[in-house]
Amino acid sequence: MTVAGQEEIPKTQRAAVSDDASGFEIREIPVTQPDELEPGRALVKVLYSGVCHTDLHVIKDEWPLKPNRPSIAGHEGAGIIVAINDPISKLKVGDRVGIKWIAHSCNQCDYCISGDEPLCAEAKCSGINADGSFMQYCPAYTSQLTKIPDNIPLEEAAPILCAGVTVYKALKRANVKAGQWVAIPGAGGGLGSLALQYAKYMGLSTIAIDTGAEKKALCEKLGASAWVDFKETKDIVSAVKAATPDGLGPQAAIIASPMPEAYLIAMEYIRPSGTVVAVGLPKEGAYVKADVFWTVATNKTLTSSYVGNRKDANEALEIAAAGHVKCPIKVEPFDNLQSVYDRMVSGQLPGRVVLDLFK
Ligand code: 8ID
Ligand code: ZN
Repeated sequence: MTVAGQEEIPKTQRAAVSDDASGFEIREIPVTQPDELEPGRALVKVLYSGVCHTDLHVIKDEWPLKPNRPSIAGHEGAGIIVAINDPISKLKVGDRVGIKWIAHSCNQCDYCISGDEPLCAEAKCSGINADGSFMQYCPAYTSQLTKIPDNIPLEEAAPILCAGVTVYKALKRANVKAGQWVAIPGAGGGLGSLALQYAKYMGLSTIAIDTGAEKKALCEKLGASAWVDFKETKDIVSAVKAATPDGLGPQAAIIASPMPEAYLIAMEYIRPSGTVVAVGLPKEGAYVKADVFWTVATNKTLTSSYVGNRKDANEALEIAAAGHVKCPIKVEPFDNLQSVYDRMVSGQLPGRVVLDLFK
């Protein structure tokens, strides 16, 4: 067991604890002390955590996947290891690390050894069956901690740990190459604002789909080639197709919106042989609908993408650390968490809010 030398580990900490689907409360709870750490765990002092729409879906019990309560959400955590109980791990006290949605996987099943650990039957998810990053000292599994490169501030790394890696992987799965076009519904949100940038980095032109002047300005600043306002545009399918030079539509769509409406039209506006990548996760009971005849007769593909593996996370961070991608973040105090959720629901949240857990 290795423990931080300089800094004393407190006995209690602030954490956002959810007892039921009515929400959460930020309260004082015990800190797992270094001598209480289970094998294979590190105590991470979480300095920043991004707030993902997933946290809101989970808190409100909107998905078939329900949290083991009392639960602590948060899965874009960036901090420093202050104690570790894992003699095999190369991680050590003082390392800058990230806490992701996948908190642990068995590392031995077919999926894990193929680099598909999000599909591991024993995978633990932050805020579902593992403590997440909305706590100041998280007893995290070392198996899925991600090292954060030195040349990126922790608050900027935080959103890359879910939003960044997810859209980066989704773009890899979209079967596109430089010079082609991709539509991004939800472009003004956390995932979308990063998707615009990873797409540009990959040489793609983007059609941002979202609503409102603020998100339009953000998407244009982030390099979107075209903008379609889903609330103001009568015929979104025609508008998206018209945004591409030959009018045939984009080669792919990355659905980064949590609403089913974004799914219903995407199979229509992608061009023949195009790919729709399902990423956004609407409430339980949403279905993707596609006309079978025209899907087959136009060779269209509907696929999906669920976060990413450890290598994807490293790559997504390296691209951000090299300055090619920068999440538009607003750093706010921990106590703002409820207000962040409220703004998310009302659509008033461009980019990503990152909580400062010690403010
Ligand atoms: O692994 C995964 N597949 C994964 C990983 C992380 C997050 C999936 N997600 C899911 C989340 O659970 C959520 O359902 O992706 C979705 C988006 O997460 P987010 O980016 O954190 O949400 P946000 O910041 O609230 O952004 C959503 C944007 O969608 C727009 C909103 O205006 C907002 O800017 N939007 C909505 I609401 N309806 C839209 C529509 N019909 C829409 N944009 C286009 N068309
Ligand atoms: Zn997330």
